[in-house]
Amino acid sequence: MTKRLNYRIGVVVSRFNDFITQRLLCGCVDELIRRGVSKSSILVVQVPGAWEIPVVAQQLASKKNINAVICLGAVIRGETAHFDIVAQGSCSGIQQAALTTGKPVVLGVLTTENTKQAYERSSDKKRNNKGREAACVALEMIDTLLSLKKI
Ligand code: INI
Repeated sequence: MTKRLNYRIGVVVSRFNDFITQRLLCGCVDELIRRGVSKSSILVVQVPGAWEIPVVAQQLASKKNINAVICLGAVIRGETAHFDIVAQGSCSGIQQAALTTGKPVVLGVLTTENTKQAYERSSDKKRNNKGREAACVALEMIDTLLSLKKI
């Protein structure tokens, strides 16, 4: 039987390219539940695009009762001239949120050359879904940071 995990997880997901980000969200939530997080402890917040993820991730991660934040988005080069700006801003903002709050803020934002790659990395199979992978990383990092407190 799966051990119940008493963690509260924030998930920030962008609506831009939602045909991909919804697949990431499904994989992420399914994996958290499979690993023992209760559905009612998963707080999902939607934002317009990957650019808007960091500010919400930072706010969520600063809350006392949130153990980790997972960021899900899809920046696809073929569709934007400012791919590099959006991708870089989103990813570095997410890292900054982790460093300033000291909480796991996990990067589940796809940055791909085209839609095909994004589709492959958000597979509905158990493997190859970046949202699912981000869920595993969040749980591992909660434990890692907790164990550091005991040193
Ligand atoms: N946002 C994305 O999440 N993915 C993209 O591929 C993308 N493109 O193509 O531009 C994108 N742009 C919107 C951006 O994230 C902001 O929402 C917008 O600039 C308003 O701040």
